[in-house]
Amino acid sequence: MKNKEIAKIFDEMGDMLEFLGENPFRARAYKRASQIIYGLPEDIENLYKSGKLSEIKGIGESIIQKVGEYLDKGKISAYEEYRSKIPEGLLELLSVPYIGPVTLRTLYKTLHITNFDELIKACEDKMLRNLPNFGPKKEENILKGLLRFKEQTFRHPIGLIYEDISKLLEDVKKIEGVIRAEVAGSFRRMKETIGDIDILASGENPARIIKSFTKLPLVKEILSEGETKSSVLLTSGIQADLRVVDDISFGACLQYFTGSKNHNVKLRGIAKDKGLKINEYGVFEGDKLIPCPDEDIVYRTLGLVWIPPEMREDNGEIELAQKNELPELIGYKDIKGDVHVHSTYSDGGETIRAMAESAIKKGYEYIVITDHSQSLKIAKGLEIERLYKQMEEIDKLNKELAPFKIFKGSEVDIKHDGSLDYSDEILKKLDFVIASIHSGFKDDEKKITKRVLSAMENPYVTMIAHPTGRIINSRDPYNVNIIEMCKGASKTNTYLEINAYFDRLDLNDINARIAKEYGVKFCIGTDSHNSIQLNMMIYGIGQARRAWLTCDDIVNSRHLKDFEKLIRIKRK
Ligand code: DGT
Ligand code: CA
Ligand code: CA
Ligand code: ZN
Repeated sequence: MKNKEIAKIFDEMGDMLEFLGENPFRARAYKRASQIIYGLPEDIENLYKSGKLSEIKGIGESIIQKVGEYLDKGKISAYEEYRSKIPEGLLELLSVPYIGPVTLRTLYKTLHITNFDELIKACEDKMLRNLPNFGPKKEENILKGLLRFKEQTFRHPIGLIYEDISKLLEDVKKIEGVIRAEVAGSFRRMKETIGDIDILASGENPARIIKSFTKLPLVKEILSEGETKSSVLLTSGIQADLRVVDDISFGACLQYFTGSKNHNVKLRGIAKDKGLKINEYGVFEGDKLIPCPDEDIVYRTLGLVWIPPEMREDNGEIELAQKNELPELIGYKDIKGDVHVHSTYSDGGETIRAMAESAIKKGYEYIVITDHSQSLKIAKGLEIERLYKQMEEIDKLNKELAPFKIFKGSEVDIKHDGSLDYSDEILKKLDFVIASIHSGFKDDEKKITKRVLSAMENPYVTMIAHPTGRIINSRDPYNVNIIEMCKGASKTNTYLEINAYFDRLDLNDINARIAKEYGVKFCIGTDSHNSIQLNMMIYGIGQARRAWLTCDDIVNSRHLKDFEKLIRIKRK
């Protein structure tokens, strides 16, 4: 069916007409036709040939003629004509939030903007604010939109590529001649988004290893292929570089390419002070190479203990490693249960039983079922009757599944006035109450902070979920004052969530580290809507490790009995 491609052309024609400042009604007619064609259940070619296209409301003569032209010749002359009047690539700017055709025309006519970088520069130079109908606020919004759009195009959320990359690594390890292989870079440091993938392998015959690498199933396109390195584009759209090194320098090389850059710069300084030199091949004393087959030798040679990759951002970890005072980070297997799990009672895709059984398979001791509360209608929030029914079902399942335990929870909406979506009478009956904001994201700092603080004052609220509301690559955090929230959480013994859902990771590493300084305790929850999503826990743990958190900081790293005590602490 050519429906979608034809719809796209009319959509662009609408944009182009509007940009060119022609009759706005015609522009709108194209847009409307585009939407209709996009949604047609039938093949547009059949409709055209049988003459039925004219029976559809909103599709006029001129549109039908152009559809015919496209089906005949594969192009539309009017489209080509408009196109020729507009600089190449300019219309791509329409994908940026806050930029419509009219705004774009002004930018083009007055500032001669034709691409992303020019527009970013113009915003930074404060050139937009004085244009008619602009102003500083609009300029700021456009710049934000631009920067985010750029980031979005280039950085991949770690949870979206993690499994592919793990699979790729397994494949690399199996290549004939490979002795050791590891993924380095931001991926190894568990950064929330990844620019590109850096893989390291040691082995004999590098050229042959490279050749096999470029033929792996996950490789979509070869970008470059050399004697010891190669760059490819993976099917997931991310670039991956492979370097093959001598096994004797594997440790040095892994250390070097794990970064971060700032971490490495500081290490080089330390090396220099000791009269040593360090690069991707190893540590050198004059011309003499100190072999570093393993990474910890690099650190030891410099008088440090080995530093976990997630900490390597030059945020004080090197100083601690010199004193051998690194915290013992929470491990990837230390979580004993998931605290944020949805079921078919609200918008989840699997039953409570199915979620519980998957949790048992993962080796968990407990989960908390936290479906949405009544007023969140789009997510099938539970009215009180259904909540009671759910509690009964959980009681039954618990008898059957013991010693595994399903806790009765709810993800309760914090309403506009800071009150909660169930009364205390109801909340009291639950074991674990999550409070979270799902509306009023645009509230100012004072108001939204107050909403969160008043939720935390409630003795039944156990945890605040996804405390800043940001969505990676798509929504900024709301204006909550992090410091006030942390103080409140600490004072009221309310836990803050590290939400492990791949595009949330909220609190993020930086905020979680701040929160710890205020004495906040955390839970890591996956916000799973099906059992596969329970596996996202590792992304949350990754962020916790980047925030230097230990088991002591994380309530659901505790065994069942201790966890049970800790979630009751506030109610005493
Ligand atoms: P990304 O890919 O943007 O998510 O972030 P990274 O950290 O993976 O950065 P990338 O891929 O540019 O480089 C991988 C590692 O290699 C980086 O973390 C440290 C090391 N590296 C790369 N270029 C340099 C450099 O110019 N100096 C130093 N010291 N290290 C570098
Ligand atoms: Ca990288
Ligand atoms: Ca790289
Ligand atoms: Zn949720």
